[in-house]
Amino acid sequence: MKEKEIKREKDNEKGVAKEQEMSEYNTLNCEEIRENLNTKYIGREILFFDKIDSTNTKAKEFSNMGKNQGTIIIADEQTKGRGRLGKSWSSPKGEGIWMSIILKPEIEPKEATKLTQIAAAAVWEGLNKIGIETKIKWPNDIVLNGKKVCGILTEMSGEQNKLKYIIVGIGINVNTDSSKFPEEILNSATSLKVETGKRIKRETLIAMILNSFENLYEEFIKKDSVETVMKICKEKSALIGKEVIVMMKDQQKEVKAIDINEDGELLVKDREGNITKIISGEVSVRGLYGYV
Ligand code: BT5
Repeated sequence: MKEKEIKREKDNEKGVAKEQEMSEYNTLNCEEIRENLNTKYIGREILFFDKIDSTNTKAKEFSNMGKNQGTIIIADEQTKGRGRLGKSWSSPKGEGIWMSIILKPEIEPKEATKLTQIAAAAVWEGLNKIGIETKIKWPNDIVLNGKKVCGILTEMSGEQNKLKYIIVGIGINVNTDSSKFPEEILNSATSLKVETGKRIKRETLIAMILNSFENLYEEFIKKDSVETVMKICKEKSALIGKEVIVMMKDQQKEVKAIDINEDGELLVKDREGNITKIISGEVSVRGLYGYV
């Protein structure tokens, strides 16, 4: 423990970390995130935890305590990272980005699903800015070389027609080695490091994503438009044009994904040529022969 602390101090003096030292686990440096932010309110307050059950759970607590819109909860490790519908999200220590954004928009609850699309477009843009070309798998995954590198979990609280807050949780496998993935996701999950062969600085990527997020979120709130978001989600879609399986609670259907409409719904065509809208939430989409 002591040895590690001394090493980190030396790195800071030099301003750079040597390749060999970089391969160790480095805790997130929130100051470095802030230095790269050009936002007005997203990420202006960052609450960092070494280890936490789930950043989304913590973000809900903080929202209830009155924390401002734009506050970020971020952790080096999650012990109970969550996906949708009670699924778990593997969040090993120091290798990924596990963060949640507190939002308090004045929108109708049914509009909240658009936040997942906004986050997906922001993650896509952030990764694109650091030279990594990904695809967006509607509604909440980012895919690199056919495997899941990021998942988004949007949760909200409110009464009837009044939203109290929305939490957008973003999980990205950044420097994770395959050996850290649980057996059951080995075939479908990957990390930026596994695919690019390089370690990526989490601080820079977080700032890029938050910068993009604020721009796209502002367009939605101020102009009531998700035009840029949907353009990215459509152009970079991992599904459009493909035969997919839509999995609902008690049935599954083979269809062709044909488009994403301006409300962020997936349009699919069945064998008989009928076109239907799929609303995110209770559905998962899979490729015919695997994850995509
Ligand atoms: C998601 O759900 O993909 C949303 C994941 C959101 C995680 C973030 S991290 C910060 C914040 N705090 C939280 O507690 N959560 C959010 P879903 O589409 O339901 O996918 C879940 C499925 O992805 C699991 O059932 C596994 O099959 C797979 N999976 C689990 N961990 C993974 C990982 N690290 N990388 C890729 N796939 C994973």
